[in-house]
Amino acid sequence: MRKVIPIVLALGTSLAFGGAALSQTTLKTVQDRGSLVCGVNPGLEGFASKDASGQWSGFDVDFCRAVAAAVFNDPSKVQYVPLSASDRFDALKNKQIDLLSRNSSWTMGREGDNGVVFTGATYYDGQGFLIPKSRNVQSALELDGSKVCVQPGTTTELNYVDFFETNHMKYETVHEGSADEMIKAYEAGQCNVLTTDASGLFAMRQRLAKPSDSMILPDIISKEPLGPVVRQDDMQWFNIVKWINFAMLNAEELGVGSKTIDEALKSQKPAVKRLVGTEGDFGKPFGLTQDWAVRVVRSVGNYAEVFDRNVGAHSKLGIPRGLNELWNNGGIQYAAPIR
Ligand SMILES: N[C@@H](CCC(=O)N[C@@H](CS)C(=O)NCC(=O)O)C(=O)O
Repeated sequence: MRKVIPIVLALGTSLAFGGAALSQTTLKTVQDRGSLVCGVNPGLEGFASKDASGQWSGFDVDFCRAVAAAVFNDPSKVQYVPLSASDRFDALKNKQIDLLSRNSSWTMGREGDNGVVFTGATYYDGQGFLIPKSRNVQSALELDGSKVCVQPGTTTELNYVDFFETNHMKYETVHEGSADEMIKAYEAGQCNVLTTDASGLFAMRQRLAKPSDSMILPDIISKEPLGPVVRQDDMQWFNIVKWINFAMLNAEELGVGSKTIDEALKSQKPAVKRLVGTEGDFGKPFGLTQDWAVRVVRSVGNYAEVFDRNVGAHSKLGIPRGLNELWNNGGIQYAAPIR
């Protein structure tokens, strides 16, 4: 018996070390590589799009930049991987990307099936319908007998079928593989309803040859909490991504933005001091520097700045903040406190 115990202990120890060596953290992988690999939409105005010079921009792109800012103090250290709706979760699961930031709706099934986990909701959305004004329809309940353009691999298709069946309306699905193809099919009259997240409808309506010939119905038929997604196997990385979103929201709540960050560093307000790291070292347990949130806000901005320039008042889309207002301003954006 005496001899067996050390053998068992030795075996246990080697397995423990073996396991640790095999599973390098995502943070370490990103740091060693020198860049973040971020999965984004191939092209959705306001969320992720690439200009003629190859520069990516958008609400989801800014989230990738915020993570790179926290890790590297340089928001440009991102490699963007454009992903279709159907490929996005496999790309994350297969480690082709470190983070998915692509107008993805948080659902229970996605966390159950894919080994992935949403870090929160960066944008509360809901599904709507775009129709030609010539249909003379005022409500989604009048859409009986529609031909509906929709993208496979999305929550959109499941929601719209539920909605039509619940309301005893007939429908025909026209599958299109990308936003571009959906627009083409709609303009060619292959479908007379285009459905997706309301934010996506704003973006797609703009790209029609005659936007004023189409209208977005007032009905919202689902909840679409859009947010960043990571793999389930790395709690440290999950926390980093989650707290970067919370830091941007807390910065807005505290009145700290990219233009006021230097003043914030001199602030005596306890909550501001904790955000900017002049009191406490809240990033340390997650492998981040004391100034992690300063890096994010200085180079990317707080939540309001990111929302406004990409999808809100100062963007082409002009989407009202609505549900995405902070909790103390009539919305439901509510970040856990840094303390
Ligand atoms: N939020 C929904 C829909 C996401 C989605 O992929 N929407 C489409 C329609 S706007 C899109 O972004 N397509 C862009 C493309 O693939 O080109 C989901 O997570 O399933």
